[in-house]
Amino acid sequence: MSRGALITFEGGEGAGKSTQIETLKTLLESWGHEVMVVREPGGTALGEQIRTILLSHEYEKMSPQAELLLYEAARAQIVSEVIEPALEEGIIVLCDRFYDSTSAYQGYGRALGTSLIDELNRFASGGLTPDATLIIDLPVEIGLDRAGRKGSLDRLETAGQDFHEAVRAGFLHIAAQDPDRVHLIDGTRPLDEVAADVERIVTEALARV
Ligand code: T5A
Repeated sequence: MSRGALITFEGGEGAGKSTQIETLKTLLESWGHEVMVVREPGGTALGEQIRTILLSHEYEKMSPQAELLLYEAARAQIVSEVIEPALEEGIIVLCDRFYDSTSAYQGYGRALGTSLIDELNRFASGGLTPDATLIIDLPVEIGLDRAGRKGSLDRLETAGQDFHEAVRAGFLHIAAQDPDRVHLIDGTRPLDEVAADVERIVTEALARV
């Protein structure tokens, strides 16, 4: 059996990742692929507990260092327990956030820098690299407005405008640094136009796997 593929979706708050992932899943399944959707942080019993802690307003005093390590702990668990076994079985894994979120949010947003985070990302993911990464980019205020319409904002979403501008700049930098893997998509357009870009990029990526 041939190995599956890992496609990761990234971007700021309310970028439209979950919406596009569901559309893509339906499309890929209609083409006969076996598809799994997972999210970070989460996707395992341990990861979901960590997610609750990370997003809760109960822990407003969480240090950036503790935050970083919790995201990496959740990642180590989902890679070993869920993602690697799925890839071994030939499944296409669509991951709602992966290690580029740590680089953007903790590296740029929390200003923890990139070299330690690159190392921790490699450690937690066991060296696994996505076959393609799609960053859906849009202005911070539009994303937060969309996120707010879905319900009350969590601890990260309420981290402030400057934080989210730094996160966005981080994602743009990541896309510029690694153009073979990372694809930037303009998320301000209508859903179907964004979906057409997603389909084209993923089709090309799967042809290379
Ligand atoms: N985080 C995560 C870190 O800090 N470090 C890390 O290492 C990791 C992995 C996770 C939080 O943790 C942070 C990032 C996050 O702050 P989360 O709830 O998973 O929390 O956060 P998000 O992934 O941002 O989830 P959202 O649901 O807010 O964003 P999505 O999935 O990008 O957006 P989606 O698809 O739910 O869409 C939001 C709304 O916009 C509409 C949708 O219908 C929906 O109502 N929409 C559009 N409207 C108009 N035009 C379009 N093109 C639209 N696309 C979507």
